[in-house]
Amino acid sequence: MPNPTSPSTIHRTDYTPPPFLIDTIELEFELEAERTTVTSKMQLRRNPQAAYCPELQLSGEALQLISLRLDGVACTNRQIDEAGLTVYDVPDAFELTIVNACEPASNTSLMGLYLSNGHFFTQCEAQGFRKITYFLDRPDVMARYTVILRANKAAYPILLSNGNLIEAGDLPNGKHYAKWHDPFAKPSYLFALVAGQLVALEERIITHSGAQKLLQVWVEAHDLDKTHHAMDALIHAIHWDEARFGLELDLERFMIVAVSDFNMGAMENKGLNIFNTKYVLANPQTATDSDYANIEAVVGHEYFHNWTGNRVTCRDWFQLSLKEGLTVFRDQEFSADMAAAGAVNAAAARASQRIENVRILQQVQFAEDAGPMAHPVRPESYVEINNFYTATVYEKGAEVVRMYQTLLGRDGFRQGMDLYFQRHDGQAVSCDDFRQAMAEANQRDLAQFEHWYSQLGTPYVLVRSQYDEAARTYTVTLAQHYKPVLNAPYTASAPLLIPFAIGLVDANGQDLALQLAGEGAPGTATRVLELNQAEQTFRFINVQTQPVPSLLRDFSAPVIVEYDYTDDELIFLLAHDSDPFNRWAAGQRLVTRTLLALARQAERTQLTGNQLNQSIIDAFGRILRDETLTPAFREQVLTLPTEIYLAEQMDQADPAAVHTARQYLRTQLANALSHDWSTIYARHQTPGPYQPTPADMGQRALKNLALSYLSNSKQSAHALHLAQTQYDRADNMSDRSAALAALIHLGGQPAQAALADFYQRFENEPLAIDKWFALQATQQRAEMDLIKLVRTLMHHPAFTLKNPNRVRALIFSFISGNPAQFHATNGSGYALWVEQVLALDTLNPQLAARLARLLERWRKFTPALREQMHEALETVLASVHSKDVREIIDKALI
Ligand code: 0A1
Ligand code: ZN
Repeated sequence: MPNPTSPSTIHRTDYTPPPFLIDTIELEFELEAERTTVTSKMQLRRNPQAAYCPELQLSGEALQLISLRLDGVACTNRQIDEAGLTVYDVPDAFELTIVNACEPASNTSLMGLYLSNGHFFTQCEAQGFRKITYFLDRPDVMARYTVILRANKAAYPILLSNGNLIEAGDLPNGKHYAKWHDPFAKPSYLFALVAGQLVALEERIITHSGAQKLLQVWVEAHDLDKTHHAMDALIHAIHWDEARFGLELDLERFMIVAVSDFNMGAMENKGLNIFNTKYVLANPQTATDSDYANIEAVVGHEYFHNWTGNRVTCRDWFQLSLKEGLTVFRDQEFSADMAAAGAVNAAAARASQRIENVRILQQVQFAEDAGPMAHPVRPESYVEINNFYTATVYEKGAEVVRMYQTLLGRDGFRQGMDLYFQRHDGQAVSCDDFRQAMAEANQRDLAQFEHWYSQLGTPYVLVRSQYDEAARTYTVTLAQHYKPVLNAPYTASAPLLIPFAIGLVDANGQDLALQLAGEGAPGTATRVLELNQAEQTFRFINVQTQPVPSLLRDFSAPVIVEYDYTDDELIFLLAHDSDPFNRWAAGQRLVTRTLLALARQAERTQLTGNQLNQSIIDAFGRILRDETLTPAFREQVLTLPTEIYLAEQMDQADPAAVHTARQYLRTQLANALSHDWSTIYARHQTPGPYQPTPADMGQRALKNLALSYLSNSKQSAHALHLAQTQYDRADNMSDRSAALAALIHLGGQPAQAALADFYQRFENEPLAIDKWFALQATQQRAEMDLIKLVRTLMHHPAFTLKNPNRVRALIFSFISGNPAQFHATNGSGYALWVEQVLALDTLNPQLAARLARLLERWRKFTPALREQMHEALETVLASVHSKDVREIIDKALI
């Protein structure tokens, strides 16, 4: 029986300061693949802020202790267990010298020190440093690091660590060494080393204060031609952080290194960011427009951590969102500013960025918040911290930060940031410290805002409105509430402070200048109402005719708005709302409503003929043809919500019905607008060489959406011709992969030929081969048995469970991209899931836990599926090893 308060659960409120502090550490590595020796010399002292503790407990995992000396003398008064090393009766201040070994070559967890393509890499966040040496492996212990790396020179010519290179040279027996010093105290999770045969793209830049900095992007030699975009992104990020937040790069050199085997996107180690190749490498042939955009965002994200995360870090792991929410917010703002700078219509470019961010939040975080892993932005407890690098901590955390800016204004937010750094530079602090800085810099009481950190679940805001024609008033009542999470019923602790942006649109589609009762004159078109009670009424005056409300403009808070819009009102907002985000949101509401009705119908009967309201098709057609709108925006409006999102909106998720409904609507939109799709396809070609500019990216996105609709239309011969021509002539991966997707969808010999060509063309480009796997796994052809195909592909020589990108490309893509086939009634999808979770469980627990999470919403499904999913979860529980996976399954089964 799962026990939510078992001793292995760590609770936020149990935090105590570390009993000892470590001022400096000198680390020496004898790098050998099979067995690396680590010598650690540390200066320790008792922490005056902590309760007295006679012994010193250091964390250590999968290590062999070779020797231990205290103040130079061999120390035997110690004990080792699976959690680490305890040294008894230590003095108040002392030097500890530890020699230990670890085994990089057999480390498949990709945490601690490991090998990838024969090079050494480290990953220490959150608790990987303890797999390298014994240490106080917690973020509130900040030390100054000096690191000496020794290795065979031929095999590992490049030796990198954090900070500045202070010495390097040759050693006997074909070895060499490098000595690095990081002048900034840091927690162990920010330590990194890299050793291998790598080459770098280099740039020198001058920062704001006139200092020269060396920037490097390190990769394997054959990838050097794919580093320019990452370097550009880095330079832009450095300048942006100076301009927007007055934050300058503090090291003489800043390095990015690409690694093929990595559990996450990238890691912000001080001065030595380590990146999944997927978020560094790009050239037009191998990377899509979204890859280019993601690289810019992730390079920005890791760079911005240098201040928000590294200079000011987290007191404990419950405060993770302090750095992650804030840094995601910063990278979103960076991407928006970059898109706006390169666009003809800056506001539209910004809105398209915002839509993408919110789409992910609504799809992933809202579902998380309604399931067994629901947790506040600042979690209360965890078993395995790696399971809490979640959409809630990251994406909802970013929305929480954004709300400060919405409430305080851009200048007020900047003042809050300035005060935060003034107070806390060099410290390990909490989310409360951030809120205090925001409040005090703006002389505002933000006590109520604390609930955003402690409340789990997505708040609903129920909106009622009333127009009084005689009095010319329009009253809006906002009421906040929660819906119980399936297997963890909960209620609100107290009302949240919700910034609720609203506009009122008149019958001509014009915004009203808003005037609240009591105000002397009309004001702006958009008003941020501050909802701070359970229910509140706002009365607008001088409203001449009944308006349509535009609610939660620009998604001003991470909530779900409940309002009984009629279809006609949504069509009206889709056509007229001056807030582009809400225009998109109106379209999504309309289409989601339509799809859910179709899905309910599909559960009972076949969907044939035209079942659609013509006015909806017309509304989308008008958007499609509206040349005043950017192509990027039109593409977003005409992209249907995913099947996973739709299933989540049903009382009982029925993936098969959702699939039928979505395919049906796709076909209807494809056929009804086929003339428009053809015109769009022809018109939105991007002449000239490939450029990842917002304008060109938008054109390609819309054109490729048109191709996708055409391949779902009656004109399949026409689509086949277009797809084949596009595939053959493509000078970039966006066009080539979109054409391949269309060909796969159309099936038959052309699909097989294109797949074979693609494989051959990109055999030596792992990231392109990932796309080859993913495109097959996410194809939407009802007559294909995809589970069989996935199993066949798992036997392909290019498939391996050891590479997380490959596993995500095939297995994760299939499960999330093809829910109808995954949830096959014969249980074959679940059997595949059980096998792969268990196979990964011993190899790579973090990745296994992520895969395990794909079944956590089992209670949401129709009874027949639910039963089988339950059984699958029990099967995994019976043989699971890692605490990562166990925590997920335990919580799912509560
Ligand atoms: N701090 C990183 C995310 C990250 C977390 C854990 C990792 O371990 C495998 C790796 C990276 C970020 O936010 O980018
Ligand atoms: Zn981060």
